[in-house]
Amino acid sequence: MSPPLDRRLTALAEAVELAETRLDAAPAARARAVVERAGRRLGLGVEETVVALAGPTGAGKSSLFNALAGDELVTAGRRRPTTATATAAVWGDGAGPLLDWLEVPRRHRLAGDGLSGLVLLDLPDFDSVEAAHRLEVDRVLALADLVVWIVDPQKYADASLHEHYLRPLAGYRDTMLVVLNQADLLAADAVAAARDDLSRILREDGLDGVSVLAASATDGGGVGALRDTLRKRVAAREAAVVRLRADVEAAARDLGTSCGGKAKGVDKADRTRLLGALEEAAGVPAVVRAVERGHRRAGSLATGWPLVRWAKRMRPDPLRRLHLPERPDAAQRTSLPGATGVQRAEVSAASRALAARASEGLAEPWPALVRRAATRGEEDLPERLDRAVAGTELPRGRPPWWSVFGLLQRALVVVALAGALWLVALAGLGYLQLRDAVPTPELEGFPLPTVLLLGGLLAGLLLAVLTQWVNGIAGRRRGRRAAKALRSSVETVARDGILAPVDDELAAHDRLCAALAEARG
Ligand SMILES: Nc1nc2c(ncn2[C@@H]2O[C@H](COP(=O)(O)OP(=O)(O)OP(=O)(O)O)[C@@H](O)[C@H]2O)c(=O)[nH]1
Ligand SMILES: [Mg+2]
Repeated sequence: MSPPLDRRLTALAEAVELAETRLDAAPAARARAVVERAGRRLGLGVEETVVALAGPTGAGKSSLFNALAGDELVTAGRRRPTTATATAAVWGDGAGPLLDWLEVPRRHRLAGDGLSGLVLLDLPDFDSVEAAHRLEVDRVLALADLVVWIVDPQKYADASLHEHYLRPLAGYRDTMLVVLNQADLLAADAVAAARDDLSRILREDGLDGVSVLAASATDGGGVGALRDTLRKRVAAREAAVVRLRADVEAAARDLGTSCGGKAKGVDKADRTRLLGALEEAAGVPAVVRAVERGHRRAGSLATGWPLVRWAKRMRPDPLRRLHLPERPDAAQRTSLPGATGVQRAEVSAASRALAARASEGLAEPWPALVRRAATRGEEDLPERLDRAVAGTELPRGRPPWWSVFGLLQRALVVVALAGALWLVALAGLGYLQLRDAVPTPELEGFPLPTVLLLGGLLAGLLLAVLTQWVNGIAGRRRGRRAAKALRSSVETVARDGILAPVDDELAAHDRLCAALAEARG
């Protein structure tokens, strides 16, 4: 079962919302007009049925209008054209707001007599020498629930009728009738032949199954059958809904020419390539190196050989040199060199490749729309990446063992210094020829002061080599942790700036096409 009209309208409204910023403006505008018109028409209720009599000049629209009304309400005549503005005949009471909406000021009220709810409109000629007539016809045809096309034996095959009006209305077969008027001018078999011929042309117009009635406003033949047909349609109270449904279907078809494909979605390899490109552009490798070096530097300042520490202290802290904040702070800018042209180009190429593959299988213009979504934030990327790096929690801090080993290094310096002073003292005693007056203690056959001096120096050096090795390993581990943290920050930038917009665009495609499918029924 096809969805009810209100569901279709909601779906079409959603599709229009999505289409307006994405697809061709003209069909989107037409669809919006359909949604608005349907809202107005349904708001006026379906108790009344608006039936318009339309057709070429002199076919007998006004004459049939009078015949149906049973009264000379409008002028029918030999002068061409006769009718210049629409006139309404309303069976029963009501329909005031409806006629206001239709902007038909000329109204006649008739007793219900079974046609209660019928609002019949006599229109000017659509093929008029007066341009205003055609405009008025087109305006009312867009609003009427049911159109009765009145033609005559001479002009029923006119190109202007079929090419400009009937063929474009191929989806509207349930919203129209055709009356071959002036049947009294032909013999019975000629009427039948003309009707068959007219039916054939209608089939060629794509209007298979539209009923063709023969009638004569002059002798009243066929008018009763036309009245019966109208009575049934009016009683069913469906014409408005049927017409709006045809409008919705046509608008949805119009908008849906780019539907039908299924997107592949973001490819994992493309995502990896993009993240890699963004990491390079963000300077992640430089930050990771700075984290490693920074740890090694701080480690040797804390635990290295004190005699050469001053040299290390001369070299600046690599993290501070990059202006990486002590605590994560996305508001701060770093002094990272910024992406090179090559790096930016690679980010751009990776985004485009990702968009292209993600939208593979979609009809135009969707691949272009997805690409636009992927590259929309390109300008802001460098700044966003820099903020992401500045806002990343990098591993810092001093391991507790540093202070223990720092103390040890200091102690060893004191030991060496003690040995050195002792040796200086001994040298002084030797100068004074008192060398043998004070015995020098020995350790394993070596004089103790020498052992203290050389041992202290050597032990400090060995300790420095050992801690440097450990700090090197720990530095690399911190580098890896930093790389991981930075990667997740860069991922956030990729998601917000590229991946989510691409996904959103693909989702918009799916939602729009699903909505159009529902609107089409
Ligand atoms: N023989 C015959 N003449 C008809 C019939 N219907 C209308 N006419 C005549 O055809 C002429 C035009 O009729 P109208 O009713 O004014 O035609 P119309 O379609 O309203 O014309 P416009 O308002 O100018 O578009 C009039 O002279 C009518 O008398 C019919 O069934 N048979
Ligand atoms: Mg007329």
